Amino acid sequence: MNVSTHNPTRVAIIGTGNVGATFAYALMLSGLAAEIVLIDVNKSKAQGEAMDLNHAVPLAHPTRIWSGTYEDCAGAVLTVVTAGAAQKPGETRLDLVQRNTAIFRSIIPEIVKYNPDGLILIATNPVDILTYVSWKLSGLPKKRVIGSGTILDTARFRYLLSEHFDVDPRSVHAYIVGEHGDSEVPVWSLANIAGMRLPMFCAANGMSCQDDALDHIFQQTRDAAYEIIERKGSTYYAIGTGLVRIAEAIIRDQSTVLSISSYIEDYYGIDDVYISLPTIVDRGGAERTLRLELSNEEIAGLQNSAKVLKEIISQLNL
Ligand code: 6V0
Repeated sequence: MNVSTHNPTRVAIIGTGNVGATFAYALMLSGLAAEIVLIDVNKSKAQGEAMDLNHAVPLAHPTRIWSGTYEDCAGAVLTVVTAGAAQKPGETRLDLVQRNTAIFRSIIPEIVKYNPDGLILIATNPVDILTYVSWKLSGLPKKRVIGSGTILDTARFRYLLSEHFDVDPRSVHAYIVGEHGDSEVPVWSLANIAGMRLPMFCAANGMSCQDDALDHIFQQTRDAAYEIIERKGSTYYAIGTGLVRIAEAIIRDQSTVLSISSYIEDYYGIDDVYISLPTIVDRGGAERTLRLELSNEEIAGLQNSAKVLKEIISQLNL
């Protein structure tokens, strides 16, 4: 009998704060990874999280979890970076950029040194800029460096729309595109439930599709992080779950359409920036960005988002 060489599915997590630890927990519960390695500059935090998570393993999925070093990134199908400083109350994501770029200069080359063949997924904010920074620092092909982008905003948007229309959020097909942040754009023109555009769905179901109600839904989506940070200091359950969803599309090679941040070229005049658009995600990473037929207002919003991000990137001296 031939014995095949078996590589257990390994996921490395850099940064085991609220987001990293929550992602690790959700990933362990999902059973997607055979091995989860936790790496943090605060070694004792990573050790504590590994111990706590290991004690859940007998009640969940057999998973090897340990606190390690960058050497342990070797062979990981995916390395998820959540390390860095978190947003302070009132601070925009873009304010964070200088602090986190400096941190990334010490992290990304270490990942690539031990794992030149895997994928890197960035969650640290400002995520679109730090994904671009990571791509530059890594020297990896564009499609293998991606950011969580607006997967979270899209989930928030779908949740709020599902409450408004009283349907399962998984039956709501709507996207937030552009920056994960203040300039993000709702794609109202393509939003639908069962293929029915929202005005049609409202008319057929005797519901309200007033502009001010929909505007309010978008404002709540865009400002959700500020509202949550004000109340509990940081956000992590939804992004942790979003990271698992991306990991699933990669590990299971699902070709799932997700609004993640990927390298964009020649898209309504937008070039050389990482920004979120519906993207086919599979084992190879960001396989293809879908070319949406957007309204003029949405195109202008997306172009503005790209401009905001490129202005910051141009100041980074990469
Ligand atoms: P946190 O709880 O402060 O955790 C950050 C962790 O990073 C800490 O454990 C640090 O010790 C660690 N760290 C710092 N520097 C390094 C380093 N050089 N090497 C390794 N580890 C390091 O923050 P939290 O987990 O709440 O947030 C992490 C990041 O995620 C922040 O940038 C948030 O703004 C961002 N978020 C991104 C979201 C998204 O949708 N992309 C959503 C929520 C938060």
